[in-house]
Amino acid sequence: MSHATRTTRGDRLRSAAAGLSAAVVAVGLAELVAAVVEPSASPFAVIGSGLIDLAPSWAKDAAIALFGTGDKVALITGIAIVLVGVAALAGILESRRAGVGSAILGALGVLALVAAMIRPGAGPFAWLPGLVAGVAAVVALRLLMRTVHPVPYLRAEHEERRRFLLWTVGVAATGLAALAIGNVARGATRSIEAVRTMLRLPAPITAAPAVPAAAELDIPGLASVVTPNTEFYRIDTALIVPRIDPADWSLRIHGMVEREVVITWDELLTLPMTETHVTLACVSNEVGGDLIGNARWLGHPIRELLARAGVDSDADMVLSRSSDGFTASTPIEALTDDRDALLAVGMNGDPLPIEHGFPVRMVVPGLYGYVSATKWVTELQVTRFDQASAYWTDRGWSERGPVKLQSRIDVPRPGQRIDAGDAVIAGMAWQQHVGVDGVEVRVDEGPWRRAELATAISADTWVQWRLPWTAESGAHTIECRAISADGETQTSDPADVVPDGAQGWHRIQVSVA
Ligand SMILES: Nc1nc2c(c(=O)[nH]1)N[C@H]1C(S)=C(S)[C@@H](COP(=O)(O)O)O[C@H]1N2
Ligand SMILES: [Mo]
Repeated sequence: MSHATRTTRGDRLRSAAAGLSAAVVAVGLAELVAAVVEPSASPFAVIGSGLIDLAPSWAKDAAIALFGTGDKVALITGIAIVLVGVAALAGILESRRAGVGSAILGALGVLALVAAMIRPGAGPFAWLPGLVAGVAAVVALRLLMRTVHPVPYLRAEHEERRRFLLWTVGVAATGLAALAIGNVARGATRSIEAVRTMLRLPAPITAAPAVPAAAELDIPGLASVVTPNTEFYRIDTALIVPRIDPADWSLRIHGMVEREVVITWDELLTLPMTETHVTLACVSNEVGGDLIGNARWLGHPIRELLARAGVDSDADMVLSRSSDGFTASTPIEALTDDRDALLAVGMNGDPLPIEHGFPVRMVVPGLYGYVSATKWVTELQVTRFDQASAYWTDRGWSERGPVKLQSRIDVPRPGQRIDAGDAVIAGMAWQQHVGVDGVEVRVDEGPWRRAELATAISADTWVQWRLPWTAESGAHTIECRAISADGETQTSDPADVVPDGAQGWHRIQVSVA
């Protein structure tokens, strides 16, 4: 009896190590099982996704603002740190009172199991990794505890310590090995990438006009007018990117329609394709931010498919849904008017990259991504704004998201030190579907000067601009504002990204030597 209460510092350390080791083997085995039976049921991914879906929108804004596109790595790291803490604590509690620590680790397994089963699109074995995690953690912890608190006087103390070390390290190493094998196995299921690279997309019936030579000012540091796929910003709620085999893909159009339409990949590829440049922007893009990119998209006009389904005249919205349960609410007129709202399959001449929605996504000129650009899209529900709401609308963002008139200074970089004399100020301006007519720049709140505008590809894309500047030594403030094709001047009134996009002038400081 008495030896249980005589817990020393060493006992606590060993118990914490046992807890950690149990957690590592549990995670390793569970990730291995997930990799083999159902990659999207990975405990890390489902708990992470659950947190993303539950998180208040301020937390997500903060995450995007802090980590940008690295927000997911930060989240996984955060979960790992919490897990380490909980596992160590579970070890210590287990050594004080058998059953307490294993109950905690077991509960984490149950949490992963439940989180996996309630994910949209959960497969028949979604529960298995969580179950494996829970059972492995409990068994490992109870086993290891025997080496932390050995039966007294059976062996010499140094022998007991060696036994403890061997077991704890051995169990953790097994977990790490399972994790590594799981990664390899996951890589093997990555053959969707192989399917993607083998694909040949049809040529467009309506080709995109060539990018005018005068669209690209070729200024070092200025964003290129067409964004390469590898540099295109990525924003989504998917911790595990959906991997959809085109052969398994279909799109269902239903709701307030005369007839439901289901279209398969093979069928989609037989339809006439349009190719067009469209600049996609995220509503979370801060003034001066880089959550925006421009690509040449290949796809079939959504209006044709909606016409085929026969839209009810009372409908005013299409709720698009992805394979992983994300939804976006798009005003029906943006999908039925003559703009090129596409069911896109190609991006800059290639099949969509997997993280940009392979095999099929939506692209709608003039609307922020969160209300229009559904990746991995599998469903279009024709409905009404007063009857359904989308993922981000349920989290405090506006139900409609037309892109705001914006401009950005790319050159010089904020805070950059430049030499006195001939310099250039350059940047980008956009209001997709409306178009940009001009950009004005002022230095140190002096008079506004009209910048030279490059040739825009179209009203649906951003446009480059530049202004020669004779830089005098000292600190300077540079600001810019755009004028739309409608004659509107970009407002100086600052607004936060929530609920419908940032606004205000981009303002930078530079120092001239
Ligand atoms: N399935 C799915 N589609 C999505 C999202 C998402 O979270 N899930 N995010 C949207 C948002 S907020 C934006 S800004 C764009 C970004 O597209 P990109 O990652 O290809 O740049 O995708 C949209 N489509
Ligand atoms: Mo977004």
